[in-house]
Amino acid sequence: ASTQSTLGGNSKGTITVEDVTYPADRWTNATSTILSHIPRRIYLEKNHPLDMTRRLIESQFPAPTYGNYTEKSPVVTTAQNFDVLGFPSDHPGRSRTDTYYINEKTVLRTHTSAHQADYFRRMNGENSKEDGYTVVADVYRRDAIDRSHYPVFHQMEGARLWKRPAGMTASESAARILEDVQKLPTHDVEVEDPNPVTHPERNPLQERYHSQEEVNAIAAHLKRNLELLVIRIFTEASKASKKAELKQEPLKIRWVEAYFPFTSPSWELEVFWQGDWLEVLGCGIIKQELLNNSGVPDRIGWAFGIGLERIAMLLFEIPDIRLFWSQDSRFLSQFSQGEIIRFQPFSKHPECYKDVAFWLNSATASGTGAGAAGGAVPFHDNDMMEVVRECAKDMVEDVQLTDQFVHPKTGRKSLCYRINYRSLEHTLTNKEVNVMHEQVRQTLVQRFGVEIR
Ligand code: FA5
Ligand code: MG
Repeated sequence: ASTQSTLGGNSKGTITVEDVTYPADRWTNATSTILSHIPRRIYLEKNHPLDMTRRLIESQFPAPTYGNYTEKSPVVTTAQNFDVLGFPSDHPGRSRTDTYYINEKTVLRTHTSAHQADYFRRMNGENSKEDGYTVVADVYRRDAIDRSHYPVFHQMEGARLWKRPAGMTASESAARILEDVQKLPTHDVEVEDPNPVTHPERNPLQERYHSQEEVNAIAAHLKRNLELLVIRIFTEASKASKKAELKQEPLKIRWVEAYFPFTSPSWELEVFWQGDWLEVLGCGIIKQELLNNSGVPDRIGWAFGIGLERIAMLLFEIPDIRLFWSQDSRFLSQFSQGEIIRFQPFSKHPECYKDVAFWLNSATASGTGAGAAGGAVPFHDNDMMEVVRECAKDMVEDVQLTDQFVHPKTGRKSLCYRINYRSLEHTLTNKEVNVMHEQVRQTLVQRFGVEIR
């Protein structure tokens, strides 16, 4: 992938993603560093931990009910990623600070839900015998830098629909879905909050289309499937721990209310991990308008979206999300048998902290800055993250804003970030770190007109 005019927005030029060239515009902000991840497709690399995680989850959603798919191109329209799913026009997810734009109408998908409507439409096809699907893909988000965040990660989306032909009553429909719930295996893991209260302001029953009975049946099917999924993952992780003679905490899970523009009601499933609740997936009852607009008005159902790295980190005890991209044989060879095992960290190389402090100019501080599309975007935390990703690639472990203040007399705003440089693969020399850090400083000056302090 090569790019011209990827940075800061440029009304001239083009941007090329895997041999397809798009016109660039003032929205364009996908960098060549980001685009370079697209051809890797690590979720398909045999015995890569993400590939094993993908296959483990897929095995919980088998044929003939479910088809298991992948979507190779991350380039989607803003309609697919947002509009069709009912994202309001002012939703923060649409912002150029959070999303990688190819151009105004084209983005790198921020979630696998971008494909929901297409899959629903496909399920309506004459040859389709499937009532559900899973789809795995790489997704892209501008975000913080730390050991659990990377601007490229992977999601699996799943959905299950039931036909509700005209003339079938709501209680007949609910009864039929409950039959499917009864066919599912049961489990005896205690769920801390199996039915959290959902608030009608955010998560109303879709009364025009659904009865409470139907929603209860669909929710029971959804929750049982996802609880069984997490229990399966946990069982595999326990076996790996036992083999490595490590102890594992007993599994604790809970449901919490969530909000998504395309489901109602919506929930998230959390797992207690290393002393804290970790969100592993979001899900809900699919908005009927979405199904109606996708050629399947006579069906109802559920959908979920799960983060593969989160699951893989649990399964393999992988401590840093950058490792998934490592081509180091000390990483990859540990998984070459295709078994779920505990990752043995290879020696941790020393860290190197460096601070960068700077004054914003009046434009970037007030919101008519260089990074602006449409002219009114102040310097954003994610702009800092992007600069560091470009200059230091995978040799940065985390970046934190450590100080900010406004000068009482001049009114100028100062920011200070602490960058932790650490390679997973070798000990960084002072010289290497200095070169990267100098590049960060210069890029900030060139792109955002800051004054280094
Ligand atoms: C979504 O992306 C929704 N599309 C999920 C969904 C699908 C809801 C279908 C309803 C129906 P969210 O942004 O919460 O939601 O991400 C879903 C999951 O992706 C999270 O639970 C988490 O496991 C994973 N995830 C999200 N952000 C990150 C990140 N920065 N790094 C790693 N994993 C992440
Ligand atoms: Mg979430």
